[in-house]
Amino acid sequence: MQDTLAIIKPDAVARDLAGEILAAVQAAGLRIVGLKMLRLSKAQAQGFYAVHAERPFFDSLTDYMASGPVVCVALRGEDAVARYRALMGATNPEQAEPGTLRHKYGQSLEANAVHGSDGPDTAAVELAFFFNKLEIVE
Ligand code: RTP
Ligand code: MG
Repeated sequence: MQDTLAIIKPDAVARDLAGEILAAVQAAGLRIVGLKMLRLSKAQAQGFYAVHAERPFFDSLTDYMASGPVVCVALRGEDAVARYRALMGATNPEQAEPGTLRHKYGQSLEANAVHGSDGPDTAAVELAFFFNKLEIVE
């Protein structure tokens, strides 16, 4: 079993897509073991995406991630990191496969509806950013 962090990003939450996205995740066989809605400050968004600090899109990305509430989800399953990445699709919704979350719900390269950890080590760090032990259930 493996855990990963999903985030339903501000553009998708603002369009009331959180329920639909959570249902799609569950239908794909990933179990929700933690769930919360919150709004990141700019500084918190910068902390979460610190790996991208040197990228040209960092300022815009962190403005966007702080622009409204997000839904943070701890997911558990066999090979959960890769399975959830596959369900999300490519970063750019225009390149995402039909049937993936970003193809369905993404609006642009930046406002691409969902986030997912890119590996088990990153997942552990990202889950700890949002959830304490009591908030991961089972
Ligand atoms: P994420 O971390 O959000 O799951 O997305 P990802 O791994 O597929 O893509 P990553 O390279 O980690 O980029 C993080 C997020 O930054 C925004 N982005 N903007 N304007 C741009 O060139 C650009 N490139 C990426 C997207 O919101 C992307 O998900
Ligand atoms: Mg990433």
